[in-house]
Parts: sequence; C-alpha cells; structure tokens
Amino acid sequence: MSPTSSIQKTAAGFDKPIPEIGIGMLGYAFMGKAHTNAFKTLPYMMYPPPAMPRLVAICGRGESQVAEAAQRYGYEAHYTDWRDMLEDERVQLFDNCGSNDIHAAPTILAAQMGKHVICEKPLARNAEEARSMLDAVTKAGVKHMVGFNYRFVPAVRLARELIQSGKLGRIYHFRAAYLQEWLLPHYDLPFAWRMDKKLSGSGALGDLGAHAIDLARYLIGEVKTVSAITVAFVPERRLPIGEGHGKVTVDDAFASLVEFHSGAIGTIEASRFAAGNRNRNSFEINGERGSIRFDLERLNELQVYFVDDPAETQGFRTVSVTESVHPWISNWWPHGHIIGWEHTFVHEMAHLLDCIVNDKDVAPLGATFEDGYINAVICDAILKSAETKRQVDVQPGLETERLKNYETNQP
Ligand code: SOE
Repeated sequence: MSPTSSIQKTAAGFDKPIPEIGIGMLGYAFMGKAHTNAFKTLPYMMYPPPAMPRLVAICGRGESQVAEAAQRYGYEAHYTDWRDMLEDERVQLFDNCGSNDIHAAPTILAAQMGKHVICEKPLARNAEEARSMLDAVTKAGVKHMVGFNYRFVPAVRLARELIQSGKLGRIYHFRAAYLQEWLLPHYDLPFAWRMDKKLSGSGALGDLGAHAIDLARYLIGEVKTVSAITVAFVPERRLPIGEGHGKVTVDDAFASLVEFHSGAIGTIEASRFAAGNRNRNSFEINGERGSIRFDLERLNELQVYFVDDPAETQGFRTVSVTESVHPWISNWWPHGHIIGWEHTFVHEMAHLLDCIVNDKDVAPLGATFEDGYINAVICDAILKSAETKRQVDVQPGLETERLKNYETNQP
C-alpha cells in the first residue's frame, strides 16, 4: 500500500500517515461512554491526532444492552465475554471501564497478549491486586495508563507548572476534599457493587479519594505517612430487586492526615454524603510565595495568590484557564469559551495514543500502573490506619527508576 493511499485511508491533508489503533472497550456505562466520547472527539479536536482510534469492539454482560451500545457508540463488533473480545486481533488497545472486581483479570490477559492497556481508577481493589497488574504490564512491555483524568484538566496542569517553576516556593500544605452527595438518604439508592468491599475494594476512598491522592502525588510528591478515619453512615441498603437488604462493607466517607517526603503536610478526605456537593474535587496548596485553589465544579478557573503581587491589589484572584497559552486550550475555542469534564478524557486519550505510536513515556504527565499501584498502597495504608487507629508508613517497595529518590521525590 503506497503512503498516499494510507494518508487518504485515514484522513486527507495530513503530511504523514496517521496510524490507526484498534480499541477494545470493556463496559458501556458511565466511564465507557466518557472514554468512547473521547476517542470519537480527539481525531478532529486534537488535530492532527497522534493516531486514529478505530472503535473495533465493545464488551458487556447483557447481549441486548451491549449490542445497543455498539450501535449507539459506533463499535464494529460487540461481545459478552471479554476473553472473546481479546482474541480479536484488531484490538490493539484494551480499555477497561468495568467495575473494580474485573479490573485485574482482563487487563492482565490483554497485556500478556501484547495489547496496550488503560484501566479506570482505582487500578484494583487493593495493593496486592494492583501489584499483579503492574508486574504483568512491566513483563509484557506494553504501554499502560490509569484513568486519573483530573491530571488532564488545564487548570490542574497549570497548577503543576506553577509549582514546578518555583512560583510558590517551598510547599507547606496540600489540602484536598473530593465531595459528592449521591448516597444521601433522600436519594434512597439501593445496594450496589460500589458498596460491597468484595467487588469494589473500598467506598469513597477508592472511588473519590484515589483521585485526590493521585493529585497529591502529581502536584506535591510522594506520601510518607497517613493517619485516617473511615465511616459507613448507612450500614445497610435495600436490595435493588425483591425484599431484603445488603450490608454496606465499605466507607461512605474518610478523612486523613498526610505527611509528604518533601516535608509538606496535608489533609485528604472524600465523602458521598456531602450535601450540595455534586462532584466537588477540590484542593488548596500553600507555599512560601503563594497559594493555589482549585474546584472541579469550576474547572476552568484557578484561584491564585502570590506574595509578590503589589500590596494594593494583593489577594486571591481567579485566573480563567481558557487562554491559548494554557494547556490544551488552543485545541478548543477562543479564550473565555470554557471546556467541560468530558474534555479531560480527550486530553488523556490523546496523550496515551501519542505515547503508544511514538513510544513515549506515559509518566509523569499521565498516570501509569506504577502510579495506580502506589495509589493502592496509600489507600491500603489509610484503611489500616483507620482500623488500627495508628499512623501508618507508606512503603510501596518499588525499585523502579522513578522511585530511586523516593524520599526526596518531586513530581
Ligand atoms: C462516581 O463516584 C464517579 O463517577 C467516580 O467514579 C469518578 O472517578 C469521578 O470522576 C466522578 O464520580
């Protein structure tokens, strides 16, 4: 096939062939939809794209539901068994948007078959399971990413750039709260997999706290110790079908004190009972030369305070992170035309595809399975601290290149 025909095959006008990457998606609900939307959007919004995602196959338990999803999203094929989907040689990138209990087995098999992998967070139900996934992708030599998409919010990337530039100076505090409210009694939600430790591993901790912990590592550095408390406000919930109740075996909320190897200290909490907070992933960072505040419910904004600002105008001010100089914005709209939650997945998938076709490192800008494993170690430490009512050291026991200077690790 001549180069010209491959250019015309993928998209006219590019000055070099744009490779295709076949996507195999496990899951068609919330995250399956968000990831699919990203793959379908990035070719024309992250233009020219690093690769053209080809929606080869989607997999889900219910034949009629996954068939409808395939038609709705535009996948060429659909399966009800992920083993069959992984046998499809057209699948080059396996995207696991399944529930936490099916993160490990399909992803490990995909890696062993030489497929690149992305898995939604939390990587696994605990550190031991996460480590088995990290070992599999390391042995297979495939690209691997965990869906910590908030690293791909322009305002969050700007926060990292400001910190790394020294604009804030030495960092003293990281204070994060990821607050939702969907389990409050008036919603009367029945028992589900996210409330069952066997299936989910943990509750608000792994679902929401994992995001805050990842941002702590991405922005501040490695965690040294944690002290925590967890709570299940509602101990049992009605079953979705029939009579009876399911026992809630995970946390509805947690709060933790965190020490970083850098010497900074902080608090990280998450709750599904924080009335009025729909999806408020927020943090504040205090340094010797200034502070930063972020709130996902106002994701286009970053509040900044710099001690060097003129006294007469000093104070927290709101930066609209929608200028062309800001990360990714030049791919979207003129300044002031804001972007949304779904666009963070477009940035995330474009980064992954670029790393795959150009053999680049997913880290440190994207989260790898190593980040997912360390995140799981910290989550396990939080659960252990809550159980023992003691401070717990965080010790991933990794001898990887990025962690050689673990004690002084800067992101
Ligand atoms: C549900 O709590 C959820 O969808 C999380 O699983 C996501 O990671 C978070 O970004 C939004 O809320």
